[in-house]
Amino acid sequence: MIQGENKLNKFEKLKAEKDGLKVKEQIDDFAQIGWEAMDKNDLEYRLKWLGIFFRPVTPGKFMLRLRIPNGIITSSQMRVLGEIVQGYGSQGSADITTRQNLQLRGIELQDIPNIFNQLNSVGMTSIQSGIDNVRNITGSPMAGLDEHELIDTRDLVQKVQDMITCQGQGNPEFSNLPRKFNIAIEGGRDNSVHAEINDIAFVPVYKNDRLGFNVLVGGFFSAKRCEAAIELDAWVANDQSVVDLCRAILLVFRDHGPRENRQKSRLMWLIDQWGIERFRQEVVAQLGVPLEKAAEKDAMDWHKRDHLGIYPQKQAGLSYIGLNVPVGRLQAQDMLDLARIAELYGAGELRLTVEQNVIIPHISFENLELVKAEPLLNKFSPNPSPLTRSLVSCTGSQFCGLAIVETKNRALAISRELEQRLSLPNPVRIHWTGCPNSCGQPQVADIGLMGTKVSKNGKIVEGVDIFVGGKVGKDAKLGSCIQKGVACEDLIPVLSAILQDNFGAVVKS
Ligand code: SRM
Ligand code: SF4
Repeated sequence: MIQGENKLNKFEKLKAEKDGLKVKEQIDDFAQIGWEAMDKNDLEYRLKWLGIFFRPVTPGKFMLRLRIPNGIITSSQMRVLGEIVQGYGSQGSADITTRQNLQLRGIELQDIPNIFNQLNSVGMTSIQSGIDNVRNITGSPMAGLDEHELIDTRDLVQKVQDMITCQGQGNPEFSNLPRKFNIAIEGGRDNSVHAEINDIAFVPVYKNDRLGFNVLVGGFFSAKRCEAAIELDAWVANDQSVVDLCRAILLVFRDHGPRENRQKSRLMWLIDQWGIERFRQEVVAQLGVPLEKAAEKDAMDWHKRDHLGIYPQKQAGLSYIGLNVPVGRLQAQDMLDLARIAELYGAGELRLTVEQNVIIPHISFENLELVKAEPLLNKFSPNPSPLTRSLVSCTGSQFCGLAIVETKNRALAISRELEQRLSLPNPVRIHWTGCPNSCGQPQVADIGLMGTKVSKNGKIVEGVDIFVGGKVGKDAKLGSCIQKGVACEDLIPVLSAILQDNFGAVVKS
């Protein structure tokens, strides 16, 4: 029996009433009858098991969240997504997410069956990408390209996704978790995926002379609590053991994770309840084989790179070019151009980063100048200005019903204004998030801005709480809140002061 079944909250009730994945069989009917005629729980919640998000801000215009394992997408896949978005004219767009993923906007329900066929034809899926499911699995965007990488994570990430989603078809075994669940598999030296903020993170490490992973568990952000992941005290080899351990942890979480209170049901709450030792024992019992103890110190000993610009690959004569996609927003034509450029000058592959940027790998020396001459690079620069370069933003009130403030447009406007006023010696990572759910990961940023309401001159206006001190790469650490309730209209002087005091910015003469 699921723990706490007698005290079910609204989400647990709706899952118990009808499994979320059941809507897969009904999608053709929904497309026929239209969203207005649908059962409210199917519309607002269960469709998320298929990656379809009803947007209360734009009723009738849905968001489709894909799964892009390790952030790697082929040009044919990107072209199909671009064509889908193009079909919705000015209402269509896409966003690169903070989990190396893509979300499409403007989608209409009657088109979903056809869209699913199109996704299927290029081997893509959006299954189980929202609500109480395992989200897109992140991995180093340099996997297989970087001569200094320790483990190429591509195959492992795909295998874990296949296990969880039953090869993208949907897996009822994992369709009723107590809450959302994040997994990251890092193979590089610079902790490119913010391993520490995932429910399970695999981080590369040598144990004697064997290369494998230490395992961290329980990292998460929520409105009420944010925690970095802690050591499970386990080492696994770079093979099927990673898949098996993910499966065992998920089964333990599914069967024993607390379900009464949505604010207290992420994996860390179960670890708190049991203690890490008992949690480890339960995982071992589920796994059916002993777990080796962790190796002493992980091998993530580099500062984090943002991969923007042109860099040589380990494959002789080939380079990758990282392009800055301001706040991750893509229009249909951008997607079609990216697909074309990757095909024409690369190997038909693109990669997404958790900084909401894009990388085109496998470009030969002769083709580099041709790529640099592409008009798209005027919009998505390989060498952007220091604040735009590292800007990350969640969706915010333009499309998200939980948002307290507008983020993406404001984030860009404020960064550009600050760049006009200040000279900055180095990029500064500013992350915006429109509410305390922290999708924009403000706690990992140099400066994090979290949307809130502020009372100013007798009026309620949009504002932010300010975080600083997030450290990424080796020895990553979460930042903390230093100032609460700054009205967005007053942010320029406040951020200007923080940039001058802490990041060496100088006012331009
Ligand atoms: Fe998130 C809910 C967007 C990454 C923590 N998140 C939402 C919803 C689905 C709310 C809604 O229904 O409107 C947002 C959809 C808005 C929209 O239309 O785009 C949303 N989250 C996002 C994305 C798109 C932000 C972005 O612009 O990149 C990211 C999608 C990732 C993906 O591809 O799957 C996104 N969300 C995150 C992250 C960052 C991460 O995973 O590294 C977090 C914090 C880390 C974590 O989860 O531990 C995050 N999102 C949340 C939460 C708080 C979870 C909790 O335990 O309380 C919610 C609200 C909830 O689940 O109740 C939420
Ligand atoms: Fe929406 Fe809040 Fe997440 Fe931003 S942080 S996408 S506003 S839920």
